[in-house]
Amino acid sequence: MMMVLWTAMTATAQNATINLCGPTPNANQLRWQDMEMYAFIHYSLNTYTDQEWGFGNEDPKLFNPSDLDCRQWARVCKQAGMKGIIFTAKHHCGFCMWPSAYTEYSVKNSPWKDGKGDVVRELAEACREEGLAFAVYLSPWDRNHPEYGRPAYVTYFRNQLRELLTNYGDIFEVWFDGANGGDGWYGGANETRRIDGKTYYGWAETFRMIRELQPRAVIWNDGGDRGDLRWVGTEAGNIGETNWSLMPSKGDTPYQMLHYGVEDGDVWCPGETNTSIRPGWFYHDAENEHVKSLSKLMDTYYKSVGRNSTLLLNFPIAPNGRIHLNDSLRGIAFKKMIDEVFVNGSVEFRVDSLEFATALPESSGTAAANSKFYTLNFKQPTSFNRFLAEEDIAQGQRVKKFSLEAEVDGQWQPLKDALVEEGDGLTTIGHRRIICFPTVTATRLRFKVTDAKCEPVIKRLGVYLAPELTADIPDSGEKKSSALHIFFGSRMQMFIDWDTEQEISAFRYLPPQNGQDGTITHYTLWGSTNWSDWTKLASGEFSNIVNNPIWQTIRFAPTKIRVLRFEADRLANGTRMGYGDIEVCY
Ligand code: FUL
Repeated sequence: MMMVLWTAMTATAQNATINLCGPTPNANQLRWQDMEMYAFIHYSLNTYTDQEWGFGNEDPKLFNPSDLDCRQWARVCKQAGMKGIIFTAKHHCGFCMWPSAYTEYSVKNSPWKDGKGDVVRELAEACREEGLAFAVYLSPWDRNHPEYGRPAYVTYFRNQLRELLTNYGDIFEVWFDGANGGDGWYGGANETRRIDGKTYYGWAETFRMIRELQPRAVIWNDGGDRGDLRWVGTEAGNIGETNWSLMPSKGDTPYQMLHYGVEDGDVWCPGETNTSIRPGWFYHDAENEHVKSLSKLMDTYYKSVGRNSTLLLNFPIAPNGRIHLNDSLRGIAFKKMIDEVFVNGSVEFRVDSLEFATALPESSGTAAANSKFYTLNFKQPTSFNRFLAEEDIAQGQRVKKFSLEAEVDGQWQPLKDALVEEGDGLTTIGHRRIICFPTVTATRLRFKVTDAKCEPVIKRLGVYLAPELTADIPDSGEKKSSALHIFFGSRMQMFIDWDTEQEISAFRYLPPQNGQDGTITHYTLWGSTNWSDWTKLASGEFSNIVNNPIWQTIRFAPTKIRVLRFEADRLANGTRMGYGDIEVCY
């Protein structure tokens, strides 16, 4: 099938007043939005301790990959359609993947390359060789640093950022992280340190430094001082179907704002959807069979790039220093499937009617010029199941609402977005909106902008036939708790009783999937054979469980018990422990 993209030649709204049309992106934001997909790489000491968040006291000697190959990372990411890589130069544990002059807690005290290595440098160079852009993640929260929580740490943090922004060439994005403060080693203090994320770091000053050192970089942010782009409030891999690239310039940013943007926001602050190709951000052997399926990845694509967002897709590095085969194959298949739909599946059409609607009643309060019809004609009845529209966002995000109808056997049928749960999903467009629906065979397709802030400027339209994918969207859990005899001793205590002794070696917990109420962040696990003598099997934290509510696995030496007592030491929210599912491994 021949590919046809329709590109607008219509009058642009040069004369429209900017106030009506809303804010517009700057050159950095436009360049960044055009990248569409880029990779995250999570790699640190956590890779060697099977953790998601290191405590800050892990031994640097654990970092000794046998086969670290940044070129392999860059090649895989490129073949997976990624335009750049953002690397965890320092995660919450504080271990630096470059030999920072400001700390001993780095690769320079690891056996890897006798302490002479620099992962940031190797990756920056590999990206340049592969024609990929390069960027850094620097965790503001540092569970290793003795001064964390005090002013001296902020100076340390900026010094580190300066090293990263001056020694490694062009950086396209600076990624911070919203996880701020809590338990940590903190140079041996081993305590809880709370900070106010809005005031403690002095972001305005840090942002000034970034602008000076890397004037083409965009700044990630999830609240407080506005950066150039925003987190979308979840790590599950989706953004709101109505996604405005606008935010209010001041004030807090609750989930609704992060996820959907704000229609009348006064600054351009687009969403970046970040998610991992596996359940966790760091590599875990146990997740090798849980790399996301092709249909799940395509679903993520439609719910991010197809909703006016970019997609930041994480590839963890395995302990040998390479991207695991399962992740690389799936990533490459993902890119092939995108091409299968948007290159090979492209449907030919001709736009022959383009007119302003004039019939809107004045009482609708909407200017007639803000409505437009586009009729897409096919040579013969043609099958398709995807529709794409793009606004010229250089002139703002203007479209508020549109409709879509297919002419099937001489009858116009309304189409709606099959990926939304409520409404028809035909709202804003922005950089790119992709609408998915069951295959129709039609002679014409009518796209009508029914409401816009000011004259809509549609840059591109497309129609595609995507192959059917099976609906296998696995999660990371396998079995149901229904086979277990569970009861609650109190609001914070759960018992599992087997009647007879069992040898168990692991306990798995899936937090509630519909909100944070009852989500356990810290736990203790006890076992008993007689209900009176209890042995502590494990205790600890479920790192990052709030933002990424996936299965958590607690492993311990195989132990014979009759009863298991699972205690919630701390909840993210609410007063009663909750669970989506649990599982015991024998
Ligand atoms: C989160 C962190 O806590 C995770 O570990 C991960 O780095 C993710 C991208 O951001 O907030």
